Amino acid sequence: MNRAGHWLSAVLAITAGVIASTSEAQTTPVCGYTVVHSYSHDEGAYTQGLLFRDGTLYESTGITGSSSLRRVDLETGTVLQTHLLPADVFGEGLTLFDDRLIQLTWTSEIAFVYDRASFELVDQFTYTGSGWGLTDGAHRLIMSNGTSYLTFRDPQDFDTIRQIQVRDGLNPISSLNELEFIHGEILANVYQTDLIARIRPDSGQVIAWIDLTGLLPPERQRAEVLNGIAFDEATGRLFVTGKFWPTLFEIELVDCPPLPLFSDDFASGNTRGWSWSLEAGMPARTTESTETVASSP
Ligand SMILES: [Ca+2]
Repeated sequence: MNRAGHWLSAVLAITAGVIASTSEAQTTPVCGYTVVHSYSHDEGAYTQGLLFRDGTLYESTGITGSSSLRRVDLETGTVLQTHLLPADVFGEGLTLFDDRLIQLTWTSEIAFVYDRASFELVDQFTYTGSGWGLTDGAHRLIMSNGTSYLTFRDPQDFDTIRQIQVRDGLNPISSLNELEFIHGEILANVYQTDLIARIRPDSGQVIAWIDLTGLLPPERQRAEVLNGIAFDEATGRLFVTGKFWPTLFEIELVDCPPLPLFSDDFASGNTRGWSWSLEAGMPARTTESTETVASSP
């Protein structure tokens, strides 16, 4: 079997394993997809963070020595604006809060804060442990670190507010990577799979899976794993891409619960058929998770 075959088998095995291990006790819906539109994407972009706000696509890329913050033209894939990170830093998750872009780093334990328009560095936060994915919702930042835990943080000082463990049934789902908060759901890429988990932000329960197997054709060449979810709230468009992928896809989900399941009124706990208090979940842990983390985000 050639390298591509080994790789495909490995991904299929992991994918099957994640779903199979979680389907014994219950049946969690698995969503399919259709491609609505394909856009060019910079094949040199090791995508670690992706978001779409007010008509603009923002991207964070990794790899020590070439990590960057970017503003990208969706239609052409052209990089319109770039900020290069320090040469010893590996860029990670990215989100936008109050006109400030916040970008994680993998092991530097620093989150950079930039002016949205100029990309000027205006602040930075520190944290303990690995930085993987970042998004925001319900007035909180939500961060992954390669484990099954998601951390809710205060956007003003990055302090930990609470954590949830993501589980499908009773099974923890580890290697949570790039994130997107969509009207009360957290979507998370699961590293080294073609799966995205749809997660309840109060309990961490997986509501449904999105299986993107086959999205990028086998001739993907140097392309690596799926990693990058962005949502255009104005139009409801859902975008996905991956590390070194030549294409960014707009997709629609099929054969699954509608997206979003919830209303935007998540903070009040007054959502469709669900009721909770944002602060009433698992209390903030005083130490970082010691769960085994994959060697690379
Ligand atoms: Ca995202």
